[in-house]
Amino acid sequence: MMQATARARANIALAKYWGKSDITLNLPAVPSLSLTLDPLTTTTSVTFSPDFDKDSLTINDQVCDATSTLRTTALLDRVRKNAGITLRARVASTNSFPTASGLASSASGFAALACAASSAAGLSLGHPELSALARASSASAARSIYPGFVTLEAGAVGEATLHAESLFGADHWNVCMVIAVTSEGEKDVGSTSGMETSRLTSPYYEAWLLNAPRFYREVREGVGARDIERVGNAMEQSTFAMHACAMASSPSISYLRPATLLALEVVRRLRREKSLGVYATMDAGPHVKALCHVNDAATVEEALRQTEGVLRVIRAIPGLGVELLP
Ligand code: 2P0
Repeated sequence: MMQATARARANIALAKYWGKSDITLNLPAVPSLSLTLDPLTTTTSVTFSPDFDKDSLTINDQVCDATSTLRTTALLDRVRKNAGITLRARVASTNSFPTASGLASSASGFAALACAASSAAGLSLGHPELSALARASSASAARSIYPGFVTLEAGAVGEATLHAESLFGADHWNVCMVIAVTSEGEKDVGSTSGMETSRLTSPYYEAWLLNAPRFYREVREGVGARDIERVGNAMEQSTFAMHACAMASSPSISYLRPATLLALEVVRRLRREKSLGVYATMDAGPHVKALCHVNDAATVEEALRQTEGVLRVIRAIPGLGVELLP
């Protein structure tokens, strides 16, 4: 039986990836640094069989149409080529959190898929190869292969083997990401098309390329020193620069909603009035993710839960890298 199941966790970037240097190979134009998170998991089973006449995909038991299966088939094709097989596959994926709404489901999804598909095909890949395989489908997925604090450098054109690297394990630093979920639906503009529209039309894209490496270095040094203020300030600047770049695109891309702005204000108020070391980030979706020390998480969680438009709050902590399940 050519079957395997893998679990991967979502990651949230503290220094953001936005924009590609090579679209064909899916290489990021800027370096990024992320935190892999529990309990935001995707569990994916892959079965190759001569009984299947095409690849099929279900996400949370819903059958996906041919268009939404294309990216999965592209990853399976790379695995099939590498393993020397032509069998079609059945892929069943389950997320423990909202899909395609800016909670990094493509990161955990393609990381789990890369691991499960290569194992089901009989390949025995190391973490760098798994990360490069996942990265070719979704650059953020390269980071979910590893636990804790993870870096992904910018790719030079043609650098097909680019992969993420582990910076520090999950136990390096007792921080939390308190996630204020503001919508359960799918986002209007996916990050792949959003970052491409930014590259082609935003007058701030060049400024983003110029400054993102500086935000990355600052976050990296701050994480090494476990300095929440240093990481938080650089993370917020990376976040707002990315969103400003997207907003200035034509047509404008705005992932922020009224509840996003209210939650941001709550984070600022906790800093100002309670002197808490809490800092906000947002991705290609309306949710606010608040980074803080574990000791402050309960206060942050309560304040965000009471914010108008916040549907629920998830407390996430540094998590494990990808794992094959028995
Ligand atoms: C990040 N995002 O660094 C940034 C911040 C969204 C905002 O990585 O085109 O889904 O598949 O490589 O990986 C989301 O981008 O994009 C992302 P593709 P991906 O987390």
